[in-house]
Order: sequence, then C-alpha cells, then structure tokens
Amino acid sequence: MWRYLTAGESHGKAEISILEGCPANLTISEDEINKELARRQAGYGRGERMKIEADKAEILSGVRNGKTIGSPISISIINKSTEFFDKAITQIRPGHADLPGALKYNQSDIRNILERASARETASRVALGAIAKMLLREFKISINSRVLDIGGKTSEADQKKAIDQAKKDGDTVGGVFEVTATGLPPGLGSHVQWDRRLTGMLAQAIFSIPAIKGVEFGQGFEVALLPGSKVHDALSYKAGQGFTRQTNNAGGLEGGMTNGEPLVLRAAVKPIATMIKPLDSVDLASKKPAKALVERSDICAVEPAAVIGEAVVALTLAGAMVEKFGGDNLADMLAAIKHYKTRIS
Ligand code: EPS
Repeated sequence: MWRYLTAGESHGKAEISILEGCPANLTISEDEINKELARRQAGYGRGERMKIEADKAEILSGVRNGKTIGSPISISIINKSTEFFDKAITQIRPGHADLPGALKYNQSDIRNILERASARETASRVALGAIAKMLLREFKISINSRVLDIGGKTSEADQKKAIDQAKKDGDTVGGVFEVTATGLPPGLGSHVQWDRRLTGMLAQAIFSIPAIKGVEFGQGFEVALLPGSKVHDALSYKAGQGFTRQTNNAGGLEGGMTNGEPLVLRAAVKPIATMIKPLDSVDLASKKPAKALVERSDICAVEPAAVIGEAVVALTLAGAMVEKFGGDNLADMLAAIKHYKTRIS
C-alpha cells in the first residue's frame, strides 16, 4: 500500500518523511532529490529564509546500494534556521492557521501552531515526490509545471514588476500555476467508489499545499459557461493507435479515471498571509488590538508552489500506478502494465 507521512516544525531540528509501498529495485538518485529541493527553494519573491537554508535530503532507510528494497523509505532534511523556535508569539496573523489552530489545540503560544502549519513542511513532500517521479519515469510518465500568472500578470517581466511593487508596498502576491502529466495509461483511479475517483484524490493533494484556494482540471470553471458540444472530447479509433481524441477539454480525466490524454490541472495560490505591512489583528493573550506578527516572509511563493504541485501530483499518480499494477517490485509492475497495454490496444 502506497502511503506517506511527514513530520517536523519549520524552525525545529528537521523535516522528516516516510514513504511506504514503493516497489523494490527502483534506482534512487539522492542527487535528483536534491535538485528538486533546490527548485522548490528558488523563485523570484522568495525571502531571507531561503538564503539560509540549502535543503539536502538524507535517506535514512528503505534504500540499499542505490536501490529500494521494499521497506519504508525515510528521509531527513535538516533545518538551519532554528533561531525562532523558542520565541513565544501572541499576535495573531490573519489568513494563517494561527487563530483556529490555537483555539482547537488549546495553545496560548501561537508558535505551537505556526511551526507546523508553515509551508516549510512541503520540502518533505518534494523529496518524496522526487522518488515518485523516478518510479513514474520507469513507465515513461513525466510531470511538468509552469506559472501562468502572478498578480494577474502573464509575462515574466510584468510578474517581476508585480512582485517588486508588492515588496515596496510591504504586501504579497499570489497567482496561478499549471501541472501536466503525460504518458499516463487510461484507467488510473476508479468510478466505482467516491474515494477512489482520481480527480478527487488529485484535488485533495493540491489543496493540501498551503495557500491553495482553487483547483481546476482541463477547461475547469469554463465548463459552466459552455454547451456540452464545446466541452466533451469527440472520440475516434485508429487500428494500431487505439482510441484518440481531437481535443483534451477534460484534462485527461473522465469518470474519475485517467483517459490516456495528458492530465492538465491548474491551481490558484493566495498571496502569502504574513505581510511586512501587517493587517489589524488581536493579541491572543490580552484580546486587545495588535498588529499581526511579522518576523520575515516571502513576497511571492507561486514558483515554489508549482514545484510542490508537481510533487503531490507525482505522489498521487505513483500511488494509483502501484494500486493498478502491483507494488512489490518494479519488474512485476512493468510486466503488468505491458500486459494491460497489449489488452487495451
Ligand atoms: C513560511 C514562512 C517563511 C517561509 C517559509 C514558509 O519562513 P520563515 O518564517 O522562517 O521566514 O520562508 O517557507 C519555508 C521555510 C520553505 O522552506 O518553503 C510560512 O509561514 O508558511
């Protein structure tokens, strides 16, 4: 069974992750994991924290002589910036987990909430996502992403200007990114039960990234405005090639399953909630008016969010592949998909 967990506080000792159910005999490159971690750290609009960290994955288990052995893979990424960890906080930051978290967990120090709610946790998921990508590559499945807009701007020059302006104003900006996956076989996910629909599983994965406020697949929200004839993808069949579609409005998903076309999804990222010019707020202890806390923050995290989007999509798709084709070892999986592709072609 493919499943994963993460642990760790943003300014605590380390980010930790465990992936179970990765097939045995998959070649793992630590270098490749670190390249993905570096991609996540980059992006115009990142703040001071990323100048301190140089995320590096240490594989602690599940890999021997460069290959998986079927046991849980665990990874540690050491945090360098730990200086805030012991500092108590009571000024609530609107837009963060601060207030609902403090109420729910009966905490008077908001530090106990924000440390785990921080998007720092996504470093772990990018590390595991890199392993998921290595598995998917064995099946010629590849995943990419791009930033579509930042603050409503589509050209790179305008996006940089929007970020510069936000920085000048003590403000933050959000945007939209797109993730695509190609080479997917039809039939990942299932129509037979609500929680096996891949569309829902992918949406949950994307929404689990901090700051995501919207997800759409293929034509997305536009489907509400168009007639069926402009939405559904007409089919044809060619011997040797199988079923083909003239369009991919569905974004590669029909009935909660992949349909063999590229997966296309987009996500809306809200502007980061910690602003240098803070909003009016309340002090959790005194209940008196107070400005929201500012220690330091990113101005824009849409570029890293796109990398994280790739990772969580990879993790979801790899899980669906393991479920469909068996996950004990790579050779059995490759044989199973070969058989499946022969049957459906
Ligand atoms: C984050 C606040 C900032 C970001 C952080 C997410 O960290 P700090 O409070 O240390 O300045 O840099 O993102 C990361 C550390 C990361 O690795 O992505 C937050 O509050 O969510």
